[in-house]
This record gives sequence, structure tokens and C-alpha cells, in this order.
Amino acid sequence: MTVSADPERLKRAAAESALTLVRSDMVLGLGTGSTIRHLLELLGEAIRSGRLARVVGVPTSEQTRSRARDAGIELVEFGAGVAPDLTIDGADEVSPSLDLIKGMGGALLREKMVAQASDRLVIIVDERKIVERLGTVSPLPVEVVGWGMHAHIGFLETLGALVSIREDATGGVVLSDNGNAFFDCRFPEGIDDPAELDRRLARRAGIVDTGLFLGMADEVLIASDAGVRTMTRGG
Ligand code: A5P
Repeated sequence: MTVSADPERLKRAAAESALTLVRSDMVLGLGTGSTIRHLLELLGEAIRSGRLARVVGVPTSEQTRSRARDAGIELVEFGAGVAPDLTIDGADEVSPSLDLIKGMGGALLREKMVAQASDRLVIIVDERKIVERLGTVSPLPVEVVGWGMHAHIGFLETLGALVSIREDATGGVVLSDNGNAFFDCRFPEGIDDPAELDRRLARRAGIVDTGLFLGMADEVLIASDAGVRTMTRGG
């Protein structure tokens, strides 16, 4: 595969394609990340031009909340009775069965909550995110309660992970919008059984959630230099 030298152009193309799925009056889950940034800009333009009306966004992070406000998108707080017609989000990896790794932008928990409440989840990526096996390109982010977090390291290592605590440029621990920390877990051979790994991580007290989004995406829009193609759940 020849990878494009211009990933921002591909992210924009994927976002343009996703925008064609948005209709007036929709409640729209708004994902997080650099690909979604393009979507927010394009959606804001469509609302300002009058092409789309009464679209209400449900942000999945404080970053998206702020970018959506800047773009002039009306927002509603996620909660009782808020069920997006469609959520559009990015991903760090996409497998052939449309399973995902997400969360390298730090927003996995809210992203998963909004996606689970949505009628439809559409993922937009550039071609670099497509993998044969999850875990081969991206680490798996694991969001943990800060208290006692080092107690998880040995447990994660027994699952085959090489573990690092996510830190910022000054060495401070990066915190999620929920005030939690992250382990980034590398699996040198990729993840053998994502569903089993997900189950084992979910049973561990103190682990809040993981970046494994299994069986959730309905469609993935993949931008490459050849154009945007769609992968759909079930073929
Ligand atoms: C945010 O926490 C993530 O789940 C993003 O959706 C993912 O990291 C993709 O982000 P980019 O579009 O910036 O690659």
C-alpha cells in the first residue's frame, strides 16, 4: 500500500464524505480528534450556509465541545433522553471486521457512551488506520482511576502488554476529561483475542474503560489518494 504524503487532505476527504450522511433535524454525536476537527469545520459551514438546519451536536470531549462552539454548532449535554441519530468519530485502528482501537486522543469513555446511545456509528479514517490485526500499529489505551493505578501494571503485563503511563511533554500524567489516567499498552504481536482481552480488562476494578470498540461501528469511511471507500458491518 502506498500511503499518502498528505494525511490532512485525506482526513478532510473522509469528513466531507461523512457530512453527506447528516440531515437537518438530526441529533449528532460528535467524536474527538484531528479527523473530527475537519468534520466540525465542515458542519459549521453547512449550518451557516443554511444547507443544514436544527442539527444538535452531542460532544464526546471538552476539546470537541470547544471546537463545535467555535464552529457555531448547537450542543446538548449527554444524558437522559439524548440518543443521537448518528455519531461520527475517528479511530486509531480499524480491523477487517470493523472492530476499533480508539482513545489515543484521550476521549474513549465519553466516545463509547455516546456511541452506545446512538442509532448508528460511522467512523472516518485515512487509510493508515486500517490493520489486519488490532494492536499492530497503535497501543491500546486503558483509562484507569488514578488511585492505586500502579497496581495494574503487573496485571496488564500478564496479558502480554508492554505498559507505559501516558505523560505530557513535561512528564506530567495526562488526565482524561473524567480526571482519570491512561496506560498505553503495546502488544508486540498485536492482540490475539480482542473480545477476551476486553472481558478480562472490564472485570478489573479500577480500570474504567478501554479503547477497544468491538462490534460497535456500522460503517467506516476510508480516505486514500484513490478516493473514499466504505466498509460496512457484515460486508
Ligand atoms: C480520541 O480519543 C480518539 O478516540 C480519536 O477518535 C482517535 O484517536 C483518532 O484521532 P485522530 O483523528 O486524531 O487520528
